[in-house]
Amino acid sequence: MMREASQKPKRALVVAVQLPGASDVEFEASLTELRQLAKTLGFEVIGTFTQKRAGFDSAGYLGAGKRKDLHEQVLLERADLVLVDHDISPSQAHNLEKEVGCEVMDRTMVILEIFHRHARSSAARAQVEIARLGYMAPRMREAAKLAGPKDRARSGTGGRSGGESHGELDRRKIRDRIAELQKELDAMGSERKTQRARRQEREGLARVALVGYTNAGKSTLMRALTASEALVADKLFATLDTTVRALHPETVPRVLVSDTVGFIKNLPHGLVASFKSTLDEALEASLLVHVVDASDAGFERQLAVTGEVLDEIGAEGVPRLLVFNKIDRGGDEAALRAKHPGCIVMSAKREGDVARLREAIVAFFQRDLVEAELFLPWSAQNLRGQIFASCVVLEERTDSEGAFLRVRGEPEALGRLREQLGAGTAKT
Ligand SMILES: Nc1nc2c(ncn2[C@@H]2O[C@H](COP(=O)(O)OP(=O)(O)O)[C@@H](O)[C@H]2O)c(=O)[nH]1
Ligand SMILES: [Mg+2]
Repeated sequence: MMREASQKPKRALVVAVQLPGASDVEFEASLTELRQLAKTLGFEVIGTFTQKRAGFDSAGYLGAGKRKDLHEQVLLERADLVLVDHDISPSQAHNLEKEVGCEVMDRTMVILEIFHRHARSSAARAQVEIARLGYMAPRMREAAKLAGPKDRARSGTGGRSGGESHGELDRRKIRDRIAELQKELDAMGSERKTQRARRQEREGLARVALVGYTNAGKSTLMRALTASEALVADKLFATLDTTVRALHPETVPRVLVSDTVGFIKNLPHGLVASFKSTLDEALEASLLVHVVDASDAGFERQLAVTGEVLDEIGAEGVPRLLVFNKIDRGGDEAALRAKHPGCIVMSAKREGDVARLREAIVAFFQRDLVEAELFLPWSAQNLRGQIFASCVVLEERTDSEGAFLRVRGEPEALGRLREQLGAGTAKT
């Protein structure tokens, strides 16, 4: 455990072939995204290695000469990992690994790993496993081919039936497992909505989810809003996982913020379903803060896609706060405001802007608070902490009987407090 915490991040080189059809802008954007994805996995990106080529080299993705150069760079920069910004075949990956002397991950594998870490609900986990098995199946087929005919020659012997090779058997197992998972998923579908409603009721928590494309600034805002680093040792937060934190300083009601898997510009087709399922978190939120990088040339399209996907996963009813971030890098603030009434235009790098966003979030959760007066007899002081935790206390007066508190709180919370106070006073 200790070792894990102090372990140095893996050093990764981002590697890509620029095909004739890819413009410089597209190519750069894709590399930026891969670097961001690598960061999400906790890797340290130490450099980039690119080659212009008419096509991928069938043996090793990069040309033979470039593979030697990459090997040198891996040694020179002590890289642990090479991240390839395309999907490559297992034989390409295998050859590349052998020649450059370190582990190779392609784009899909990087994304699968991120989804795997973010999948929380059993449905999301099943969906990610299906995608992972789908990714592995063709690779196993090719691996079996690479292993040659030895494998097949042994057919008919051993416990295996009907002349199946190792490869075939494994592939059948994968198919069966996918079918099984799919069945489980179908069964889960109907249960999920009720579970969600129940969970929300039980926790009764104010939850905000940050959604939007990778690199929009979600994690930066999350840290700024919750002062996450400062709270590591706080017991209260030990039960929350790394992507869920409370707004800091604390508010009434207490607002929990969660960071979601970002939307990915170049999302491989086979991963769409598992991506959507990892957005589950967004469905449990009472407010979605949709973060958009206003300095990204393609932000309008990203805005539209995010909206569509959120509707699709069943989040159409969840209120949204639209945040145009990175305005310090350019962008027409007035035009954004005119086009998107109610939006927030800001920079995560400016403290004042973060404070404004925080206020907007708190205001959303306080909109339903009502004012009330509570009488807290001296005999029921044990309820004092609860009142201060669930209400904003506006004023306090005391007399010989106890304290009068003028508060603002959620109607249900006030109802519960009144019941307890009533029970408490009835005894005296
Ligand atoms: N200039 C500028 N950079 C920002 C702003 N917000 C975030 N960034 C940077 O954008 C990059 C991506 O931010 P991150 O929070 O990791 O994005 P995420 O993928 O949405 O979580 C990081 O290098 C941040 O430092 C901003 O308002 N202005
Ligand atoms: Mg992030």
